[in-house]
Amino acid sequence: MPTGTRITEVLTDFLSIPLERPLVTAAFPIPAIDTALVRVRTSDGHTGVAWSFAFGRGKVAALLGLIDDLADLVVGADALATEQLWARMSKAVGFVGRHGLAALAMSAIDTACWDLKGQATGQPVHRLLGGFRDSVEVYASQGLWLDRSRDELAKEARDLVDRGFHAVKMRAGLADENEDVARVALVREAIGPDVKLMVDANQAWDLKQTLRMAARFAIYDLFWLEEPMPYTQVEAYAEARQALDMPLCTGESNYLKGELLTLAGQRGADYVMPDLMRMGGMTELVKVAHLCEGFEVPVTPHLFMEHCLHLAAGLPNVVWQEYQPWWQPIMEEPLQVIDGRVELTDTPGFGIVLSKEAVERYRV
Ligand code: SMN
Ligand code: MG
Repeated sequence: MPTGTRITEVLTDFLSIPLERPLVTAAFPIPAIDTALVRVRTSDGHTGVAWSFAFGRGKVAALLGLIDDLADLVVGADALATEQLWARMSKAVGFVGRHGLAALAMSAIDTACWDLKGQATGQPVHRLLGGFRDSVEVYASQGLWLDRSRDELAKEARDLVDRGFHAVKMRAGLADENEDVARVALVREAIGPDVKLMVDANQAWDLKQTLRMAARFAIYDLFWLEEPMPYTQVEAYAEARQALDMPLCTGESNYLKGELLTLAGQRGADYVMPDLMRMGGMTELVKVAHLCEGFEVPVTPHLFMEHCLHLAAGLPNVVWQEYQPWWQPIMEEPLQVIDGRVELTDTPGFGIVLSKEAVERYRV
C-alpha cells in the first residue's frame, strides 16, 4: 500500500440542520435534516468528506453506531482500495442485513474514500469517472411541497424560474385527486411551457390510480412522473411504462445494484434514480450507472448533489442532477446555479469544503 493513503481515523458528527419550515411529501413530513457526517483521514493528511442522513434523531444515532463499528474495520487500510474496503464492510454488515442502515453507514465511509481518491491523485472525481461534461443540468427540487397553499405554490414555482432553473419538481399524492391535478395545472401555468416539470407522488398510488392520474396530467407535458407506486412493484412499473407515453422515473427507494438491475432489466423506468446512500456509496453507484448504460436507460441521481454532480459530469448516461440544498448551510461556499446548470471545478476530490463554524452550530 502507498504509505500516504492509509486510513488513520474516521471522525463522525451528528448534525441536525434546520429547515425554514418542515417539508411535506406523500410519504412523511420532515422537520430537519438529521445527518451523520463522516470525515476519513489518511496518513498523508488528507480528509475525505461524506454523509448519510435519516429523518429522526434515534435513527441517526443508530446509523452513527454502525459507522463507528465499520470505522474499526477500515482504520489501517488503504483508502484508495475502495473495492476491497466495500467488500470488507459488506461482509461485516451481512448479519444485520445489507440494506437499510447498513447501506447508509457503508455509503458515508465509501464515498469519503472516493473524495480521498481524488485528493491523492490531485484530480476531481468527475474526471476520474470519465470526464464526459464540464457542467451539469440541475432541476429544482426545493419547495413545491404538499403543504403549500395554491398561492405559495405558484409563487415558489415562479421564483425558481427567476433564479434560472430550467426544470422544477413538484409533489403530488394528496388524498384529493382533483386537488393534485389543479396544482399541476397551476404550476405549469406559473412556469410557462418551456420549463420542464417533474411530478413526484412518493409511492402514493396503485397501478390503476397511476394510469388514471397520468391520463389527467397528460396535457401538462410532464418531463417525468416519479415514484407513483410502491417502489417494490417492479412489474406494475413495467406495465405502467408500457401503457403510458409519459416517462416514468423511480429507484430512489431501492437498495444496492441488484434491485436497480432488476428495475432496469424489466424495463420498469424511463429514468432510473439511484440514491447514493442506498447504494452503499459511490463504488456501487458507479456500477449501477454503467449497468443502466447497458440497458440504455438514463440515470438521474437522487439528492446528494455535492457528490453526485461528479457522477453526472463524469458519465454520459447520467443526466439531470436533483438540486436540493439541504447541506448547503454547512458548506464554505454555496454551489452556483447559472442558467440551470452547475459548473464543475478542477478542485481535487469532490471539492467539498465544510464551514467549521456551521458544523459546530448544527452539531447535536
Ligand atoms: C424526496 C426524497 C426524500 C425526502 C423528501 C423528498 C423526494 C425526492 O422523493 O425525490 O426528492
Ligand atoms: Mg422522489
